[in-house]
Amino acid sequence: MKKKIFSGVQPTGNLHLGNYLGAIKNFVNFQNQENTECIYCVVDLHAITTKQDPQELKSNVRDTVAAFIASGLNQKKSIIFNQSAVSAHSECAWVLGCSSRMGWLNRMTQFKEKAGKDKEKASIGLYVYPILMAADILLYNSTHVPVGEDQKQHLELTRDIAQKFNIDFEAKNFFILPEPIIQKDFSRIMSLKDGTKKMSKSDPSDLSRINLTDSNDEISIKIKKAKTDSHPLPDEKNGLAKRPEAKNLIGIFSSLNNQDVDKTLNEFSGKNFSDLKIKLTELIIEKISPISSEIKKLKMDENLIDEILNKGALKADEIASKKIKELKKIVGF
Ligand code: AQP
Repeated sequence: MKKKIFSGVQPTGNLHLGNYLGAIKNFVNFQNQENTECIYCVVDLHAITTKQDPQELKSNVRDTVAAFIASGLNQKKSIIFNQSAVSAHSECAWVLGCSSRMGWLNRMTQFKEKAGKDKEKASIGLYVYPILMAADILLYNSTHVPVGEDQKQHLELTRDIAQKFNIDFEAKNFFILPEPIIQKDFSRIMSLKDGTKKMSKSDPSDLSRINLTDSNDEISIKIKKAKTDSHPLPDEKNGLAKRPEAKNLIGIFSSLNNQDVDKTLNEFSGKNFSDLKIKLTELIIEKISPISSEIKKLKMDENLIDEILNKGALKADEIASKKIKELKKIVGF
């Protein structure tokens, strides 16, 4: 059976090394696999669940596409589009919302984390975010969804919603239950300032992340300032267990070099962080600077980006509007 891959990225700012190693690098691998159809969506409807400046949002959508293409995605092999351009996403989300249960949403940890202490003031959009995500995935009959570890709970909810709809409307197999694809290693790249926090676009400190558009000097400064501890690097994985910063830097090195953590530890065991930092800076610059210069080039050509988005939206709409037509019939509209 053909694998149908769907995944999304929010246009909420500069993409970083965590987005690249945890998601986009894999998107490219799937795109190049046989018997696999890939749909990659810039999820701008999701982005407005927290306040966005309209002009910035528009330019963040283009920047996200530029980062996709610069990282190796190809519009001839994958469908690349922005969510708001295909109205079926919002329509489907409404119907799925009526099959979903409050109790299910109340368990979602991402809402709790993002809403913080004052959840009464969080947007309804942030609360129902996982239902829109379910619509995104289910509309395209996706079989597999590559996501970071943080999205696993939302994927499980997607399966619950799909199953409930299929049962309630006696529409066996109408929605396909998707499988998450979560990388075994490096599924979470952590902040350079705090190894217990995820590297994130919304972290107020730019020193916490390597942006895909950082210059070589910025990369070098950020790695130099990255938090470490006072022990030499261990010779085996267990030695990283209670050392989140060491684990993160070793993980980033291994992931960028496509190698096992054990191999990296072989190279650095007994050495100080300064040795690792020198090599890590060189490696990040080697891997990221070609992406970064390509992003800069692409960002100059807004027409090209808009054309990619328009063509992608047409292809996505063709699939999604067919599904929504069938959905309406099943519901009785
Ligand atoms: N630190 C990370 N390590 C590994 N994977 C990550 N992803 C995000 N951060 C890391 C994965 O990247 C994909 C796109 O994420 P997103 O932009 O849609 O949303 P996010 O997970 O909320 O990312 P951020 O950077 O933390 O954004 P903000 O700050 O706006 O909330 C997803 O597959 C995600 O798992």
